[in-house]
Amino acid sequence: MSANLSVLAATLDEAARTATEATQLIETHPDLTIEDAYAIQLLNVQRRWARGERRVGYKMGLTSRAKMQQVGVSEVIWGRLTDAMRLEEGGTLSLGRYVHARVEPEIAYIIGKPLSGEVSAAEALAAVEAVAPAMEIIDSRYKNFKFSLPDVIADNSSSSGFYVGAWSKPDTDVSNLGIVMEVNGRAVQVGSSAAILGNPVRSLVSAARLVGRAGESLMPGDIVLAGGATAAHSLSVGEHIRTVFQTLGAVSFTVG
Ligand code: 0L1
Ligand code: MG
Repeated sequence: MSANLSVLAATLDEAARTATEATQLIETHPDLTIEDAYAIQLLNVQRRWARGERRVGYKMGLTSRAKMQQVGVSEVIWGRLTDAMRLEEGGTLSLGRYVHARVEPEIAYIIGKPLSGEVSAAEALAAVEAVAPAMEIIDSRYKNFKFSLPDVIADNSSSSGFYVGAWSKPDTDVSNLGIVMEVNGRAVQVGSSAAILGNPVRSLVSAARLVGRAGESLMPGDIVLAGGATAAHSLSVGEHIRTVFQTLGAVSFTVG
């Protein structure tokens, strides 16, 4: 089976690298487990590391009801971030690099102390060095953005890119901040950071537990994207995306 997992990982990595659609893995591998899926995800990201990309942290996915409803999957998942996924805030996103990119507002943490396994919210907060407004670019490699839970996990939880705004002090209260995502000045998504598992720190607690289960830790300098606070918006060329976060400031980019 392990050779098979490598082949599946290579298929998804190639789909991401060349911005081409892939067929859902479960169509040919209906017995694929969640464990297999995380193994494929690691093999998939290892191919990026072999090309010179560096690990910079983790993303949490499906952390809000809006997101779960949007994709029909109901479990918190995680993926890995690399330096090549970090995008220049205020810059132009080249849509041709993606299959069918979407954007969603997120809260980002930067980690100051190692964190792994079962931790309390207080322990998680004590490990935070700073918080920031963020946006994630998600791009499922599967046709029509349709997938099962193992499919999306294997596809690095749709991780594709991210923008991070200005960092604020770690004790900044981000539990219930108003968030407005605008497209060309028109509000398209309105929500609150409380939509992220009730409080984004819960996502950090989940991140520590889930990466710990995989034998990994959130390490000093790691960025953790806590998850989308609203449903995602499908991007089109010419759009200027600006998301305003109460207290934290705004993050923007243009789609080219
Ligand atoms: O970041 C997310 O919540 C996305 C996880 C994967 C599901 C999707 O692609 O929308
Ligand atoms: Mg996300």
